[in-house]
Amino acid sequence: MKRIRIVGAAAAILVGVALAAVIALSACGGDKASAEHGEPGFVFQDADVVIDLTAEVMEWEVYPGETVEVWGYNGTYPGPEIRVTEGQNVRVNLINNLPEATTVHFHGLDVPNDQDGVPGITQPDVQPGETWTYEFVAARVGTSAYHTHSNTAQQLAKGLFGFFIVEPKEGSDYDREYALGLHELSGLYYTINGVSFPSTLDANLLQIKEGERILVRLVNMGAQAHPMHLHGHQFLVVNIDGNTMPPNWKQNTVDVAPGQTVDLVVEGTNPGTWTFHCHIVPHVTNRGEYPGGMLTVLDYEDHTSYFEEQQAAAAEAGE
Ligand SMILES: [Cu+2]
Repeated sequence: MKRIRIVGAAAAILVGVALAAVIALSACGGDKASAEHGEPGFVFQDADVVIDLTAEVMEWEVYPGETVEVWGYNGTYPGPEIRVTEGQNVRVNLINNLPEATTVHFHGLDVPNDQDGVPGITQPDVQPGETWTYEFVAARVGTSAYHTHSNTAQQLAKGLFGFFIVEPKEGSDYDREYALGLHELSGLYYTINGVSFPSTLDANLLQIKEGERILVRLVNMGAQAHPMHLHGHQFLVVNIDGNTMPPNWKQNTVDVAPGQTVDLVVEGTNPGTWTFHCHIVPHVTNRGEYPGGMLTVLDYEDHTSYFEEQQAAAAEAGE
């Protein structure tokens, strides 16, 4: 998964580069000098972080041998992970290369109303070939998302979403961190970060060592609930929708509703290789065949399991 993280001096350089890009784009689409608040090219504050999101149609391998059309951002499904620090001024330039109008909504971030990305309610639709600029302060710490809000029933199902993570200024002390986006691609494929098992073992393998504490961020951008179950552990549910949970709230299955974000902390107390999967069993299939879909594993790096022995044997056999 691509990660965008731009801070400090590097941001100043990139802001300059991106500003030039914005000006170039607005020169194609209209007169920057006459741009109104919320229109392409309008700039109302200095940005610490500038992100260009190009919405486009692409071919995507969901699992080996299954390549389908998806709609994503910047060549990926889900779109690139956006990660900023609390208090930063964020500018997002949407470039619409889709065959129909689109917008971007910032889900869970509580942005100003005119930056909310809902066509007909807070802005006009952004037509094919057009750009639109969003600006806001990343005020809310936590796991959030961005996604299309135009023709949402079709466009979100096709893949137009991504993580938007706001980190606290003081940082965090987890040993590792993972962000897993749950989705039903076109209502057909059950994916974690855009792929189904067994591709999840390459793309979304969760690694841990004994004694470590790892953070797992979940967002559900599908249309169905996904009760995610971890074998061998009771994880801490530390945050839901960016809101801190009471301390020591433990579960081994957490039902992630459509639109919800959940942060889990897994403590490395039980070495092995443990499956982590949606417990609606049809969601652990690929076109009806089990196993598939929303299934990955939590693997202890310092422990050799049956899983690793099988992987090594397969590699030796030249598979
Ligand atoms: Cu599910």
